[in-house]
Amino acid sequence: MSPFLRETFAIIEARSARIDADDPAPLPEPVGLSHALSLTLDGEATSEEALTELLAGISEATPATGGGRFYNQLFGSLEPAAVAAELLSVVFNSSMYTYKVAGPHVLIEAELVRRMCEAVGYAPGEGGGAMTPGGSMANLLGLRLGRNAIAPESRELGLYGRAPLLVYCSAEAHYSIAKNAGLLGMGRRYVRAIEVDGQGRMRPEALREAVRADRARGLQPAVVVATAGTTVRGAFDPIDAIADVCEAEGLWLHVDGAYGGTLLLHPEAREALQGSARADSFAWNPHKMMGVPLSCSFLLTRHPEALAEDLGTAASYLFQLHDDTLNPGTRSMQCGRRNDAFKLWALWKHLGDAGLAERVERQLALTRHAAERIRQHPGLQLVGEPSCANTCFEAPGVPSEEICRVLAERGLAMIGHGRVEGRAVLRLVTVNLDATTEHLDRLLEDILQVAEELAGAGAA
Ligand code: ABU
Repeated sequence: MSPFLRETFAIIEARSARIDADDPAPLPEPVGLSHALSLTLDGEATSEEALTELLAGISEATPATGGGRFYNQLFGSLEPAAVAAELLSVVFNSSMYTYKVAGPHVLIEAELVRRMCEAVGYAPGEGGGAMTPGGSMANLLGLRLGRNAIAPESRELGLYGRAPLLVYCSAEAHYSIAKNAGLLGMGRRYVRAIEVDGQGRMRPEALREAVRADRARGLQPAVVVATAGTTVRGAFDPIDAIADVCEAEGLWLHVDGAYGGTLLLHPEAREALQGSARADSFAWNPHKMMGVPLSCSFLLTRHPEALAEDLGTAASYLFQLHDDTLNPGTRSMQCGRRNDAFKLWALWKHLGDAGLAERVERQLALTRHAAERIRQHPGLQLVGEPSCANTCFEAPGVPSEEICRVLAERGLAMIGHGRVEGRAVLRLVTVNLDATTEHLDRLLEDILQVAEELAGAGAA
């Protein structure tokens, strides 16, 4: 083994040991860090020994996204089986456009697509899909397929001289929906943010009214995005009722299940996605709740032929052997593409369906525990009910942003804040399975302590 690789494994071990030790790890100040870690590319060569030292230093300064102190993102902690396969993927250095260069990995990716379409509820043989570099891109592709379905000429001619195509999503949908409408030339202005109920779920009757009002104005409703697991509240839009509106109005239904799609693997929790089989397209990021390294994202669709029709392009320099079913590059937004499938396949193979369901159950159990403790603490207040693995709460009178900042600066915890009904709340995400109920109890104590200090210092 090359000394580089041997040293790299030593760095990985040291990093894991440090995170397991659970010591507070203050977020390094950005000012001066470039100098301290010698990040400048000054043109000089660096010896192998000096470089591995630099790598070790950078590893130490890199925030932990697992361990008992990380609650900041919709992802957190890694499954060893997935990491093992990911390391191998790097070494294989496949590009996923053809069977000729990726061999069995093309079959692995196809098997994941098949299995995930089954979980969404598509009939056997009905669904298909493509991997994308993240959920925003999966949403982009879903919106694009919807745009093409309503305006088939747009692939070749663009959207010149036609009535605007409207996109509808909940007021709490991910920001990629508006960004993608802009990227697709549909226009951010033509994205309608539909009112939500008290739990952050899109109100289907408000959707129906908005669609009808737009039609009456001579505009062309096109795509509805239902979110399965919103970013801040973890809310699930009622897919079945939204699908009724889409069917009645002839609209494409895209489900953004980037976060909550994983609940499909849990026999009871999947109820939150009732109606998912009616989605024309469905985005799902296993890198969020499934513990596989970033990124691992899929766009699944009930109309797989639409993917090839839209993205297929003759390239005789690339697609030289086998038919298109074995060359995923013929239905991908990318050309060269890293292998994001192997890590998920290895995890699924290792844990099986029951093991994956049990992972989700543990995440939901952590969420229930946190919510119960917050209910019990007089100094904390839940904001709405927890949903998916998100619990929103506050320390009344103390700015949530300040609490998050102090916790990160002291290295006590990484937790983020979001806005619910106009006010900033702490958003606790409990997908990180390194975290235990004891870690959560300590986190809440730390939050109370910091809130008390801030209140005493007049930050409230
Ligand atoms: N793509 C999801 C947004 C980031 C997060 O809150 O984890």
